Amino acid sequence: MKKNIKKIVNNTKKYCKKVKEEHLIKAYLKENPLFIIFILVNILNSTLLRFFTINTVQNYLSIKPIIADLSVIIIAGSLGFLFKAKGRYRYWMTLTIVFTATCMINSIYYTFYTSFASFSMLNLTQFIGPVGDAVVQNVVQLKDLAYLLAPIILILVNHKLKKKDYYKKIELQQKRKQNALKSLIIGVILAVSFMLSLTSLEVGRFTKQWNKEYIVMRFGIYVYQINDGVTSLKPKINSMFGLNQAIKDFNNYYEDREKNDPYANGTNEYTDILKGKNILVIHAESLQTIAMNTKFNDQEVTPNLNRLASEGIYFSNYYSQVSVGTSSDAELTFTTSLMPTQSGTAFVSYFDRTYIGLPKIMQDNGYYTFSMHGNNADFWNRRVMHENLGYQKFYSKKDYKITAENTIGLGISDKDFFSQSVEKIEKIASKNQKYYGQLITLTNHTPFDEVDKYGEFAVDIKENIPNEDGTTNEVVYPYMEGTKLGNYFKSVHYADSAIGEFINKLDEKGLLDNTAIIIYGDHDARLPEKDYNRLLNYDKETDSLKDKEDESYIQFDSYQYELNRKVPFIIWTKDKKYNKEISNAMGMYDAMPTLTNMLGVEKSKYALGHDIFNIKEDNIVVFPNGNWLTNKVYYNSQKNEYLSLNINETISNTYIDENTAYTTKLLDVSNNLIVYDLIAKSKEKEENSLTKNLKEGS
Ligand code: GP9
Ligand code: MN
Repeated sequence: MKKNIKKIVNNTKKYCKKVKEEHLIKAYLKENPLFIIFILVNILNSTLLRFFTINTVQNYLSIKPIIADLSVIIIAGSLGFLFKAKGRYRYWMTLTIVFTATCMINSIYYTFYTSFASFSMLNLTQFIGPVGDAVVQNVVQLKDLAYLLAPIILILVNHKLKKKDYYKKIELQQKRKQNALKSLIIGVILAVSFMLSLTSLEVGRFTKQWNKEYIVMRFGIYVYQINDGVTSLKPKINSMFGLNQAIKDFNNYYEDREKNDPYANGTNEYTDILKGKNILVIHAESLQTIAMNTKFNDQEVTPNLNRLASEGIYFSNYYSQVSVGTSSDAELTFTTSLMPTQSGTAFVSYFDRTYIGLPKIMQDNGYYTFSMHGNNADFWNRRVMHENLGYQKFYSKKDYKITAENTIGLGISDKDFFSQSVEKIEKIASKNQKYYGQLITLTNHTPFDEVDKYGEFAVDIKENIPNEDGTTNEVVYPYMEGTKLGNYFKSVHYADSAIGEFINKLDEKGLLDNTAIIIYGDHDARLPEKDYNRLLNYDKETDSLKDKEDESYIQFDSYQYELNRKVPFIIWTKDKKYNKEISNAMGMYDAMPTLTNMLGVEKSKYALGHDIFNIKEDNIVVFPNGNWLTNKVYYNSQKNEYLSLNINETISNTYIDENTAYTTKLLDVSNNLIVYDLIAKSKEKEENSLTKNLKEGS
């Protein structure tokens, strides 16, 4: 092995010497000027595009996208050598036009959408039309024309070479295959070294393809666009097979549910309690229930949420059911009562399917519907999906005044977001009789490290030790200071105070009198298990964890971790008329059926969850990975084992098997419903049979 490495090193050294002594690079450049120019102009374009669009130092200094773009240009360009002289020029020219068009389209697209173009958007004409901010006013800016220099330079160089009889000379040399292979190898070496340099986070984001800026910044525009092409095809391929079986299963499932599910419909004491009220839903980023149950030095982490929970209806055993689509999956499940898809994400891969979203239902019931979020509208493809779900207007980043001062983490701070939103809501309220709005917060997003911007909130332990003379000495133990979970609590404390300010401002403007505030945590914050252990088992004397043998030691294993991922769900009205804590296990998919009953509107007949006030303790929460939870059991499908949540109750195998079968079926139907667009197909069928009946009747 060592010998081999030595041999390779020696050979490489010899080769480098040869290259230097025989001026091979100079010779190569002289022999292949057109190819070199082809590479240079196209790499220049892709770099220009990144510089014109993503304004961060990180982007300017990054070499990675240049290597990735180079490998694409060289690999694609290497085939050009297989052509004879004139063909070569045509081939490289065609590629340059394609690359230039990619850069130009993305450059123009970025100006309007602050994001990069996607092939999947070609299907979007139906959505794009009404999007107000997409109106093409300035069409093309000067910077967008800069890319045209690439083909122009290639034309000029070609012209010059022709004059110098270059083509006749290379016609004589005819080293076509050899040159193609050499260039291909260089391209592949670049591609492999690029791949080896990738981190798992980069690979993860690349496969999901939703954070477009991130991908272009790390992978370059050409790799982004190729990946986008493949990702856009996937949903089409997925839905090409198995349609008949999917329709059959779908029909059977919903027929059976309608007939045999005792909790599918029905009224209860909560029916219509919110009828006619305005609704403001706060989608609270990464808000976990544990924050509401935690205090430091007698100070609650979330005093405002705790107050709202105690004055309203508080669902304290509520679980998010997100998959890789995190925030967007939460929005999907909350509004449609469907589960996230098994591959890709509904918001990005299946944005053109038919959904019945709560905003749409409200719109059909005379409400003005809107959503608000301080991030780019294209993040998670919200621009398109919000319209599909039934929001009539989406206020996004461009509708907010964002400065360096009011920015925390991913963007506008929650406090500024809420205060600017109140002004917008005031206008909406003055123009519309009833409204349903969703506000998506941003500050409480991982990595929770801008601690100095969250305001004072200590997560240590302070104790006053009395002295003999009657005075006291304060002793401080670090406890959660400096840990990720500690920083998370500081961040949540900020988010909580932003919500508190929001409620106060709404009240000042008289906007709470006929309004219900609904708050849900979108998913957990994926905090380290060891930090929870510190939270529960801190020994202040040693500033470390208690011994496991210690009788006060609290076990926190993977099951506790899963159970602890729960998020709050609160429904609050100023009159504090309905205050109750619901501790039955509940999933995000139960939100829509529960709310439609309260709002006195018809739920989607495809809802997979239940009105919690009908199903009560018999509820089951299904997770996208096949795990499930009831009041009695948390079941782990990967390990095929469970944790009993009530030690006094024995759990039968039938109970486990039935719930597992229920989970598998539900996940399958939900996925097929989205992938095969079965709501649209059923509607079509219903309309056809209606027309047929009408014709037969007439
Ligand atoms: C981005 C925000 C965060 O706009 O909603 O999304 P997440 O990373 O939580 O999915
Ligand atoms: Mn989120």
